[in-house]
Amino acid sequence: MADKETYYITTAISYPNDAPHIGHAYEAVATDAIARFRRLQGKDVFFLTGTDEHGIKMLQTARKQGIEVAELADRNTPKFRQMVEVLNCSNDDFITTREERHKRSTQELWRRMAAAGDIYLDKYAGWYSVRDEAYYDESELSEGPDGGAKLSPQGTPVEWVEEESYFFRLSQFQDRLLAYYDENPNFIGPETRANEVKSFVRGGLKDLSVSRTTFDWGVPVPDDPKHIMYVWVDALTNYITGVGFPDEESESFKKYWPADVHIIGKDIIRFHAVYWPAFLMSAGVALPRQVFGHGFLYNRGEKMSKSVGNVIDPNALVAEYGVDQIRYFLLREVPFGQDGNYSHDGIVQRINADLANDLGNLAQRSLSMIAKNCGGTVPERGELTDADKAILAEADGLLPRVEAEIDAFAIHKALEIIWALIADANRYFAGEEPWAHKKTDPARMGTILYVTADVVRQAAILAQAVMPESGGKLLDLLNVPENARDFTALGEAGRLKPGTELPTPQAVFPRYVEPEGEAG
Ligand code: ME8
Repeated sequence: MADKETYYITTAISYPNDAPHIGHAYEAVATDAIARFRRLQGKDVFFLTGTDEHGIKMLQTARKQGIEVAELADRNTPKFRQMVEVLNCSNDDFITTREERHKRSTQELWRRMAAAGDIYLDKYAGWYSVRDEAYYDESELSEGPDGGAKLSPQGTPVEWVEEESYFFRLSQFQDRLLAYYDENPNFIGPETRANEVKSFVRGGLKDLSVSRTTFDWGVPVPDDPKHIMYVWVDALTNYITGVGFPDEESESFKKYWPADVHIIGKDIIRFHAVYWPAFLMSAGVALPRQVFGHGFLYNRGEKMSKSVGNVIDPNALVAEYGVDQIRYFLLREVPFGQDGNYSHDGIVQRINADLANDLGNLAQRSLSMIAKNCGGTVPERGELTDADKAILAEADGLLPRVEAEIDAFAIHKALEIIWALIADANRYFAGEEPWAHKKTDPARMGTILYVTADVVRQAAILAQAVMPESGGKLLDLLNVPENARDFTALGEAGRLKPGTELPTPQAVFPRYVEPEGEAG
């Protein structure tokens, strides 16, 4: 048998300077849905996520809390691991940048960039706050009291500092990057982001300061360990560490690198579409095929912030609404690539309309009629009418349309297509009135129920990528064997077999009912 086609997909690695928020959950869920979709297509998928434990953001938070930075990472990284579990993500690994394998990998990438002549030692100069361990731009500073030292945005005194720093010759990569974007028009998505990146690169690139000597939290520069690598050199490298770099002969590296796509938020597109390819070009490592920048999630239009008190804990959302409900809401409601909002009312609307009414009722009504009137087994399929043929043909023909949307990272559109089938199936069911044939023509009733149940089967198979648990439950209710749940079972190939015994039907999507006293 031919080897399976491979597919390597990653999320960004999150800063564990706090507990995860809904933006992190959104990225994890979207990436997981794509990973699961590719597996259902029969691909050999590797899905990597993790945490970015180094960097100034971590140092500053630890300092504010009066704890060691390692302790901060130890406290929060497990919360990210738990989040992906609670969200039912199918990641194959979870990387943290403090791991030994990652240090080896990052140092090797550095050595190669240095060997290529793209790293040199120079001086970095700027306004530095010793207390924040950070440099600030002149424009961020305010005058200090009584003509004293200027102050950082944190209110800490800054001084003009010159320190030794290694630089990466990013300026030398402008033409190569522009040529790469031209040759690979799908490298950056969505298109708005691609345009942003291209105009940034066309504007000229400055060399990048890639080391610091003012702290020791991070990966030391090989052969000059008083220098700590800039956090983005280390962070981006996680994507190759995760599949075995620097062992390029390892089976996993050969199989999965270059990555098919890095899924990230729009705020970090530049790091992924400019710095990362430049580092890889310098080191002679193949470039990822695509980088996709999703939008930001806002709470009813407001940016999440601790001071506003609207930071939402993904665990609490899952506990309140259910995991598949949240996954579905996030991926259906927000066009992937654009910003979006979430709100209690929006979530409840999707749960009650799309899940409970549309898909849930279709399954529940057809399956309970089968239980009552067909002896609890899949009914015989009699001669098909035009209406039967039409709805089956729609279901049978869905896959290429859904695939095209997923290929374009339009997850919301893929769901729209599946839900259009469900709406048509509801119309079919209501129009054919199986109950009206119960006494006069039970065979016709059986055929309508058969057709409806097979459409539910196909909708469930397709929906599994977004709702793995509920899709699986629907397929259990149809007694679909484990080996007939991927996309090869769509259409005629996996049709329900008349006579198959079915378990007692159960509601898979309960309506959301407002808790007592909170309705309104
Ligand atoms: O940027 N809505 O980490 P991070 C949607 N460590 N996505 C959001 C979001 C929101 N409100 N807020 C953040 C970092 N994100 C680096 C990445 S990768 C080599 C290093 C997204 O914890 C954000 O865009 O700040 C990013 O993709 C991810 O969450 C982690 O953000």
